[in-house]
Parts: sequence; structure tokens; C-alpha cells
Amino acid sequence: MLLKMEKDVNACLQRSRSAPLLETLSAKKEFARHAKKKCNNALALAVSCGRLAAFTAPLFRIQGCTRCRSVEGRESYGRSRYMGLVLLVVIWLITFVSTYFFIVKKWWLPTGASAAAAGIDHHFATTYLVMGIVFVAAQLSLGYFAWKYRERPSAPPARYVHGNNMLEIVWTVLTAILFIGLNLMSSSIWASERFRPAEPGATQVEVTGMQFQWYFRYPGRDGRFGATKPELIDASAGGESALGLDTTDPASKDDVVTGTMVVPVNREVELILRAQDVIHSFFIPNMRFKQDAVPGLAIHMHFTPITIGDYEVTCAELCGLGHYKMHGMLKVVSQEEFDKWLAAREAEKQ
Ligand SMILES: [Cu+2]
Repeated sequence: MLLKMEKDVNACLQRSRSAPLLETLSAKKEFARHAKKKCNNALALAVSCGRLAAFTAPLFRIQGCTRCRSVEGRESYGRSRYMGLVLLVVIWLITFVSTYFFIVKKWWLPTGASAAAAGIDHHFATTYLVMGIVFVAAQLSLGYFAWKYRERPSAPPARYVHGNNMLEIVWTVLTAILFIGLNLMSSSIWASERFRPAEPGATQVEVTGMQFQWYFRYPGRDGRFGATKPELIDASAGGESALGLDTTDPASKDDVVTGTMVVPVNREVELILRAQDVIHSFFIPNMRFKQDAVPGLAIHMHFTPITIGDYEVTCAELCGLGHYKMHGMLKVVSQEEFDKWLAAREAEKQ
């Protein structure tokens, strides 16, 4: 680039010197002025490039020298020695700080309020402990090896290896045992909420997710849910209309639809999960309950609340632009309070 600049400058000066060949004086003056301006611009650009090259040269020289020294292995290796130490400190620091937050449970699950919560928490803690040990061991080794195999004069030349088949087999088998073992340990908790039918007399609640609202329907005194029809759905109207409840069906007469879920304490709750538009995920952190609601499916699950209180219901599936505001409330109350509440809702319908 600098050579090109030099050529431009020389060409400009050459043209400037040939100006006297022009016939008229004014044209000669104009040409000279124009040529001088072009030459000045070219010179200014060349000077700028020169300064830039002078400024960055030391950087390139440092890189080049470090590389040369590395290849030849003769001079000081101070820079790479410190780099190994810095890597060790940074990796270990990240490991210890992140582990600390898990040990002190800085961001942990809210208090469990369902019968299954204790078992789920125990399994959760076991998984974190096992994975935490693997994580810390792996990160400490990573930091140590980054420092141990740093570049230095006494280090043997780098050697490429294709791997160790025995080592690969051992850690693949260990990882498989770990994951399959953890899955087997938790399968009974998983199955108890999904594959075992709900107890007779469980409180039935149909949960319907739609963008961006949860609706809860109770079958009423007859214990039967009324029919719903897609053509009757009017989401903007809310309530029964949002579910498309067919009011001509006798079974729908005592159905109660609410935006807040109310259930009695110490009694199993059977949920029938539905979705109207896209996949949502019905999540009650305090109940340790989470299950996708899928359009076209009626998913039956159950849990038993054991502590009276108000608990947040959220959607754990990114279901659209309003996903962030898709939440509701679960109220766990005494059996008497629940009966009173349900009777009042049914009376409102009459
Ligand atoms: Cu959702």
C-alpha cells in the first residue's frame, strides 16, 4: 500500500512538472493548482498510513517474536508461564464462586407444599450433589492441567495423540450408569403422578391454557364436565365462552369456570390438562408440579397439596409474545372453605 502511495505521489509531481507544456497561462495555473491539491491529498494519505504502520508495528513485532521464541525454545517463557497461572486462577475462581451459590442455596426452589415435594427435593439434591462433584473435579483438573502443561523451556515438545480407547469406554460407561441410575431412582416419583390413576374422591379440575391465560373448570355437583365445542369458543369474552362451553348440555349447567384455582388441602387433585392454541406448560413451583398442556390432548395427572396458602401458577413454555404475563394463582384452603367457595360460584350461575 505504501508503495502505491509513493507511485501516486511521483505521478502527481511528474504531471506537475509537465504543466509548462500547456499553451495558455490560465490553463497552466489551473492545472498546477489542481495537481498540487491532488499531490497534497496523496501525501497526507501516505503520511497517515506511515503513522499507522509505525504505531502498530510493535504489536506485530511482539507477536512475531513470541512465536519465534516459542518455536526455537531458547528465550524466556515468562509471558506464557503467567498465562497458565491466570487460566488456573480464573477457572478455579469461577468453579468455587458458582459452587458456593449452590451450597448456600442462594437461588433455590420455594418451599414445597405437596405430598411429593419432599421426595422430589431429595432426588433434586442428590442429582445436584453427584453432578456437583463431577463438575468441581472436572473444572479443578482443567485449571490444573492448563497450568501444568504451560509453555516453558523444560517442557517436552507437544505430541498429538489419537485418544485412549480404554479411557473412552470407562467414562462412557460411568456416565451411562450415572444417568440411567438417576433416572431409575426418580422414575417412581414420576410414575406416581402420571401412571397411577387418581384416588376416588379426588378434586377434579380441568386446566386449559391459551394465549395468555389459564382457565380452571370444576364439574359441579353432578361430577361431570359439560361438553365444549370449538365453534363456541370466544376467547375475548373470557370465562365459559373462552372454553366454548355448550350451555345446552345438561352436564354443563353446574360447571364452574374461574381464573383462580381453588383446591382443598390434604385431598388429591386430579388435573385434566388441555391447551387451546399452542403448547403451554402448567407449572406450580411450590407443588413441584410441571406438565405440558398440548393442543388436542387431555393429560391426566394428580398431586396432593398439604399446606394451606396461595401459590403462583406460571407457564413454563415460551408460548408467544405475552408468555411473560401468563400466570395465575392456586389457593389451597380447608375443605369447608372450598365447599363454601364452590357453592357460591354455582349459586352465581343460577
Ligand atoms: Cu403459555
